[in-house]
Amino acid sequence: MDKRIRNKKLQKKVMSAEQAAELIKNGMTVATSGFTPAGYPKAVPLALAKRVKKSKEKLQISLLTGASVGEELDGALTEEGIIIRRYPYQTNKALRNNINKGEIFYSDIHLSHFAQQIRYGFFGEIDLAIIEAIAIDEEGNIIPSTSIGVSPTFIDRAKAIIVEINNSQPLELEGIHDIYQPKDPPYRYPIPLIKPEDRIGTPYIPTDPKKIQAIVITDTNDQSSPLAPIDKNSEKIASYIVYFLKNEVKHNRLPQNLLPLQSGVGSVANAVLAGLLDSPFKDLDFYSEVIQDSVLDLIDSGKIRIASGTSLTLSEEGQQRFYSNLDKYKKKIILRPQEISNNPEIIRRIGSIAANTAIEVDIYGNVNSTNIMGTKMMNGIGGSGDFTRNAYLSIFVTPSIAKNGDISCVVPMVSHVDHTEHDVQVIVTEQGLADLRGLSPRERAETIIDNCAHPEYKPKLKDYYQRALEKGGHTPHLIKEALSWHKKFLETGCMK
Ligand code: 0RQ
Repeated sequence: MDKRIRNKKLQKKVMSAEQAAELIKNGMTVATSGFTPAGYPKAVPLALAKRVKKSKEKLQISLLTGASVGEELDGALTEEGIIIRRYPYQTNKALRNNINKGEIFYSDIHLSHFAQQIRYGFFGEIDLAIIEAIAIDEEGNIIPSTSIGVSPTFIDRAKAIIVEINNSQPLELEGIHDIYQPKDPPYRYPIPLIKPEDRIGTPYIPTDPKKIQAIVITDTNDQSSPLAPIDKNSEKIASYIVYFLKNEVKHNRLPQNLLPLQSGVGSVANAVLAGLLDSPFKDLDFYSEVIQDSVLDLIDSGKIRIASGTSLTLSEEGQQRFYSNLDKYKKKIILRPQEISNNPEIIRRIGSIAANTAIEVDIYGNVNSTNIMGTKMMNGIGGSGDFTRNAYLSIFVTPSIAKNGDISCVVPMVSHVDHTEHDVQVIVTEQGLADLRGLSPRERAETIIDNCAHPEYKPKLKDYYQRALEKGGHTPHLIKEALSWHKKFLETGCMK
């Protein structure tokens, strides 16, 4: 207890999850730690869901987090109808279904914007923050666990705080975090981070101990999802990217050790990083948001000099590996608030190489990352926009077909736009790579269809483009036909 709660006065605030959950009232705005399910509170949300299930009371809250959180939070609260509003990113199936039914009001937001927009007051007051921590120091400051996300801002702005001290997270994590919060305009200074390894803040989140109303002791691990084995298509995508990067080095457009890498989440993104394992590159910097197992592989193989992110999202095997070599990894990994890990100014300045995943891309290079068939929310834009618009090189990857080939991921016109043609420089599928830099829309269309479309869809896309050309224009389109491209797929019933 003395090691985990070093402030004697605060030791008196220890209570059960059930007692702490009593602090949550109908209509509150509740903000929690957690990012791509790491470092989120588990016991208090489960106790709240249990209480609501039993009492059948009407209790609905707006839920704010760093990014996606685990089943114990998004899943359990959705099940009991507790979430009415949700920001800024999620990946939970039940939650997604209720968002798409219109029962939960969800606004997906660039992850770098969220903290400052809270401070600007765009989301009203924060009634309660629930933060997972490894410890509370002598002054009452909170030392977070496996993610930071928006926690510094939540802790600063919340009227009251519940801390979940997670004993399953080793105390030795202390020192991995670097907490820096920018001031707001007109008083903001440049962020003094010059290189990915720079430490510019404190190893704890500055906290007013008077606001800590409850402390709950837990020992549940982050819910980890096993990574899918790397398939042939992802391997091909990774190999095209490595070849492309080698060529950039050859032409002096990139240094030998590249520039700081950002990678999205998921199996293709993981495969891209795995592809670097067999590449000639070394002394790589990683300035991203999520640190996945593949980053540990790259550290183990001596390829990575430093990895900076906002969360440690590891599989069960990855967690074991990380915790049994904590000293080694702590020298190579820094966790920061998402306002800093995803900061557009830093990303532009350090010259990030960003690789994110698309749901579909169009022949002109616009990308849909969020809305299936333009209407159904998948996860959200997450940090992909923060990196894509500001990167030195912005890359999107996707398999060329989805749903067993029922739909092409290369379409005439995306059904929803997250990243515009102005932001997207390279598109890669298992068919090949389209380098769009400096190309006009007509050249882009030919390159994307030739290099990225699946053979089954290539003739259809070529036919569309040829007929669109007859109509002319800078960006030739047959608008009515482009909008009905998804019709065949919709008719198969796969959208249910
Ligand atoms: O459907 O779930 O029914 O099986 O979409 O597709 O292939 O499993 O892809 O898990 O890598 O996710 C873009 C969603 C890709 C993700 C996206 C269907 C497909 C499947 C999922 P099922 P896969 P992944 C870092 C940066 C935005 C946020 C981001 C994402 C399901 O990467 O959320 O980049 N990105 N953040 O069958 C219809 C198509 C389809 C399609 C795929 N063209 N039409 N359905 N699917 N393509 C992280 C953070 O910011 C925190």
